[in-house]
Amino acid sequence: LPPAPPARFNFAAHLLQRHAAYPQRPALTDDHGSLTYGALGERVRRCAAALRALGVHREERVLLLMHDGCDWVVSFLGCLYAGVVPVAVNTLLTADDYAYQLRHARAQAALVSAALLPTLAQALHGEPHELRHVVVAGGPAAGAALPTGVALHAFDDWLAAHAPAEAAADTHTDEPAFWLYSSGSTGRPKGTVHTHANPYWTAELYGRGVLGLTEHDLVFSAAKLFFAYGLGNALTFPLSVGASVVLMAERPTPPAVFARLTGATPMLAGRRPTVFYGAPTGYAGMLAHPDLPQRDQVALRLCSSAGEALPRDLGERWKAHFGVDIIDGIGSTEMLHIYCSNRPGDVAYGTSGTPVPGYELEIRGDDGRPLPPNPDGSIDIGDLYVRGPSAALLYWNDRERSRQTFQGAWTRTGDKYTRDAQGRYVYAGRNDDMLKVSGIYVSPFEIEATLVRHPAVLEAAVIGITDADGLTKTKAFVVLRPGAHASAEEIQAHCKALLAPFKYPRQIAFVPELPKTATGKIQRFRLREMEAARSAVAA
Ligand code: 3UK
Repeated sequence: LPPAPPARFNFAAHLLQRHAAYPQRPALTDDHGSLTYGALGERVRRCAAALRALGVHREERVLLLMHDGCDWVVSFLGCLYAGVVPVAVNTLLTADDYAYQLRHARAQAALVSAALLPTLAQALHGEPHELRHVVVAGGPAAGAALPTGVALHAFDDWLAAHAPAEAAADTHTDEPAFWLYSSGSTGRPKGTVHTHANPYWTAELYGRGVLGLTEHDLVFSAAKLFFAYGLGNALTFPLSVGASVVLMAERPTPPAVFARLTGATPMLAGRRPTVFYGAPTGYAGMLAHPDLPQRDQVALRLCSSAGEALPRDLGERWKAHFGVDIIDGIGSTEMLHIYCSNRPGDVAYGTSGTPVPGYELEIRGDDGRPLPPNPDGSIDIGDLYVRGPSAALLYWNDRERSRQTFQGAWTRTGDKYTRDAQGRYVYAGRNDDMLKVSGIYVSPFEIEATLVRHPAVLEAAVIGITDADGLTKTKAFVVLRPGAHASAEEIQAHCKALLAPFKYPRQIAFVPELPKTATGKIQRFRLREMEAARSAVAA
C-alpha cells in the first residue's frame, strides 16, 4: 500500500509539488483552451491569494457551482490551497436547492459559471445566507440582480489582480478539505465532509492502483466534476499521476462524448482519450446511437463504469465493439470513490468485482454480524459495509444520519450484496427507497410530493422499473382528481419545472386507484410486482 500522507498535508499543494519538475506538460483541455501543469499551478495559487483578499478565511465554505472546465479545477484546488473549503454542487439543481446549501454551508463566497448566475441570484432572495462575494466565470459578471451587500467579480480579472500565493495553508491531513452533497430518500441532502487525505487515498488506491493511470494517459469523464465519481476521474486521479484531462461543459450526450473520444473538437485537434469514464445509462445510449464511432476511430485502452450496476450485456457489447473492457466498480459519495471493483484484465460482467486493496468489506446479516461464508466460499445476501481510509468525516450538522452511516471505522453503504464462490461481489439492490437513474440518486418520495402539487393529481406513487437494457428508470402511477384531465407530457413538464430536471419520472401510468393497506399506506411492492408481471408477459 502507498505511504500515509504526513500529519501536515494540503492536497492541492501535494498535487502542485508533484508536477513542479515538468511545468510544460499539458494538464487540462476544455472547450476554450488548455492549461499546462505550470499554468495550472500558477492559477491555483492566484485563486488562493484572491480568496484570502476577499477575506474568506480558513475552514469557511465557498459554493462551487460551475460547469466543467479549467476554471472548475482552478477554483477547487485554489480553495484547498488556501485552506478554504469548496462545496462542489450539482449544476442541475433548483434555486431552492442552492438556497438550502448556501445557508447550510454558511458559504461566504460563490464561484459560479455565468450561465448559472441567474439561478444563484434567485437562491439569494430565498433563505437567509452569509454570502458576500460572487465570482463569475466564463462570461460577463452582470445581468443578475444580487441583493445589496453581495459583491460581483469576474473570475479572470479577479485572478489577474492577485499575485500567486507563496505558500499553501498549513492544513492537517484530517482537516475538512471539501464537501459534496449526497441525497437521501427523505429530508434535505447531506453535506458530506471530506479531508485532505481522502482524495490522496482514492487517487493512490484506485486511480493508480486499480486503473493503472500514468502520465501517458489522456482521460475523459462523462460524469461531471461535482460528482465524487467525476472528481476522482477527471481531477484528483489524473493530476496525481501527471496525466492530461479533457473537460466538457455541456451535457454528456452521445454526440458530445463521441466528439471527444475521436479527438474531433477544435481544442483537441486529434488528441484522443485513452481512458473514458461513464455511467451505465451513458454506455447504453452510446451503443444505441447511429453515430457510434468505429473501433479504430478511438484510442481507448480502458473504460470505467460506476453509479449504478453495469448490466452484463452492456459490458459485453461494448467490449465486442471497441475491444476494450468496461471496469465496473461500486463507490459512493461517502467513501469518495470506488472501493470494490473489477480489474483490467480480470473482468466478470454482472459483478462489482473484488475489494480494492486498502479497503475491507463485510456482508452483514439482520443481526449486524458478518454472514459466514458457505462451504463453497459464497456469501448470502446481506448489508454491505466498507472500511477504508477515504471515508468522509461526517454529514454536516446531522448527528443522527452521521451515526447511522459512519459507524466507527465502518461505513454502512445502504446496499444489499452477495458474494459468489469466486469471491466476487454481486449487487442485489438498495436497502432504502433510493433509486439510481443514470447513475444519479433520485428519491421516489420527492417525486411523489411534486406530482401531487399538480392541480389535476389526487395521489401518486413512484417506483423503479427495469428497462430493456437492464437499467433502472422511474415510473409514476398517478390517480387524477375526479373530472380532472392531464397528459403524461404535461405531468412530466410539471416535474421538470419544479424539480431538478433529471428527477422527472420517465414513465407515467394513469390508474383509477393505488393499492393500499387497510390503514391507507401505499403498497409500492404491489406496484413493483405488477410491473414485473407485465414485463414478464412482454418478454
Ligand atoms: C450505487 C452502484 C452497483 C450504490 C459513486 C463511484 O455512485 C457513486 O456515489 P453516490 O453517492 O451513490 C452511491 C450508490 O450508488 N452504485 C454506485 N456504483 C455502483 N451500484 N454497482 C455499481 N458499480 O447504491 C451506491 O451505494 O451517487 C460511484 C465513485 C464515486 C461515487 N460517489
